[in-house]
Amino acid sequence: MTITNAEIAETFELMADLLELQGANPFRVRSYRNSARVIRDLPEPVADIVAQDPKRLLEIDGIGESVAAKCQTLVQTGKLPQLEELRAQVPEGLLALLRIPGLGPKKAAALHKELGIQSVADLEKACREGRVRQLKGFGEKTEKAILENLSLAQQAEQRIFWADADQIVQQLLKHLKQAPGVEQAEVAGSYRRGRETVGDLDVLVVSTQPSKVMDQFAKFADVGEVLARGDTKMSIRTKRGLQIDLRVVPAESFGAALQYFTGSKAHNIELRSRARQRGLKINEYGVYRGEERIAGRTEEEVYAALGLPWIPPELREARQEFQWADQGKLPELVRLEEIRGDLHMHTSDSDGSASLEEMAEAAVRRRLRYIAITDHSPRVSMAHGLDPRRLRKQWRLIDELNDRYEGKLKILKGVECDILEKGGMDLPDDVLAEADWVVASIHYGQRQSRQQITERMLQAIEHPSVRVIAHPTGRLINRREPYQVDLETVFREAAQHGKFLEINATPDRLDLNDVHAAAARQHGVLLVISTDAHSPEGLDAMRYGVLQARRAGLSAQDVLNTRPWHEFSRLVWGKSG
Ligand code: DGT
Ligand code: CA
Ligand code: CA
Ligand code: ZN
Repeated sequence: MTITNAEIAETFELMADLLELQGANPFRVRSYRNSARVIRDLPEPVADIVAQDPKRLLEIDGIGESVAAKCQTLVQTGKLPQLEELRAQVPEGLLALLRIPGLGPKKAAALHKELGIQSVADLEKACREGRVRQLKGFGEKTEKAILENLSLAQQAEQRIFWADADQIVQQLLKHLKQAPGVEQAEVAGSYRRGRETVGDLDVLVVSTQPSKVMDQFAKFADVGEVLARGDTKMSIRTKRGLQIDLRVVPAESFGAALQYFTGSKAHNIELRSRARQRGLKINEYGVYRGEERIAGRTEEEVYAALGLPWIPPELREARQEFQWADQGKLPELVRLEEIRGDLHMHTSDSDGSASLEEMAEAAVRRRLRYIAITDHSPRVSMAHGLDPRRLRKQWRLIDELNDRYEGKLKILKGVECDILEKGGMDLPDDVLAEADWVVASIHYGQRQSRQQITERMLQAIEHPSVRVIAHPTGRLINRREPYQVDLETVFREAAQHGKFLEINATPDRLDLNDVHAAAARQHGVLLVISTDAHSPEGLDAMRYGVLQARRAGLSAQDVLNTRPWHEFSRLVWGKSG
């Protein structure tokens, strides 16, 4: 019964929520959230570290003594007394309200106290009856926003982040491969297509001994309950509520099954109609001419039988893939190994957990050739945003580091500068002009009108020092809707001014998303995939961004930070650096 990093991260998030509800010190709340993020990003299971040597936890940036001790308790007992204590102090219903995007702890507490709201259903009713708007500090607009976000909250209970699914998948595949007779094991479905969220997992196994595979599946540490078990098919639900369907298939059908269960449904429907046009039949067992199976062992074989090249799973959404395939123009999708730079990251000078040197070192270890250090500007006071004096001090250190890393790593003097509510940048023009790399982003005034937000963004794009707009829609998956912004206009202006747009790789952002990134490219915008790392491990989020870029159909040439340094500098500054 090992606890996963995702579960530990969630526990610390819950601590933070509960503390926030009680009006605890914001820095304490923030520190729990930081720890949660660090643990979520960690490639090695915390449970393994505790098993080997708990002291090693302290070597991880962003984990202090108290969090390390709590990790140890969690791993060893599966529980956290401090959490139980906090839980007892806060009414159960309140916590459910907190999960609704846009409902801060203060508002949740008020709803509970003033209207006696105990559940999400209560809240929905109160909103529909117009009772919420009558509360002090709420109003009609808030009431409407809550109603809109209710559906998001309900959805959040059903779909998990791809990155969290991946943690489970990696452990599950390792576990299943230990069963005797397993020849192949893969996870199909939305996971394989790289969708930003995953509803359930669809696992395929080739084995000569199906019942042994299922016995092994039942022993997977995360299993909460077995939903069904047949001869070749079994379904379980994990302790956290994720359903996993397992199918054992014969080797000669593996490709057909992988294709079928990878989907998407819309892609499969198109495929089936193409099969019919050729007088063929396709199902999860193979491609058939009459009774004869003509393909099925591999996916390549299946697609080839229908006169198609193999289509990468990320593209299988019945968007443009068939058109591309027909024209022989399937893009060569960007790969993680092609990424050479990371142009958005934070250090402990603002809200990151590691020093500048540590981030640089971590970048070198990941074979990056150039990075931009982009701490927050002053407006983001909660994150210790840097004023010009602190910024220039950091930049001097970067000059020194660049000497030290000569030939190995280029460090750009950057900043993530807020686009102010009233419009304009959060730092003076002369300071921004000194920077190598200015990332502009909106963190405040997200509820403004479409016109206001679009105008702010266009101003930033037109600012001579700004290079890229970070997380251009501001959405947080399952938590916050994107702000209202006219993306068409943003794409057009960005293209015209030679500015870049970010695909933020953080698992709960992925912003721009796949569809928007594809549209940006259509407009001739170059995309930048950035981790927005707040810790050395945060740099590993790059692959989530790359996955979304692949879903957008992007090749290396569509992504600025795949370029070697000399090309990069030519594209950015018009000269070789
Ligand atoms: P999810 O789980 O909601 O994130 O999304 P998927 O795409 O993994 O969907 P899921 O788990 O319901 O089904 C897995 C795949 O199986 C799906 O992508 C395509 C295939 N499939 C499921 N139902 C149908 C169907 O009614 N017709 C066809 N052609 N394929 C289906
Ligand atoms: Ca699925
Ligand atoms: Ca499924
Ligand atoms: Zn950032």
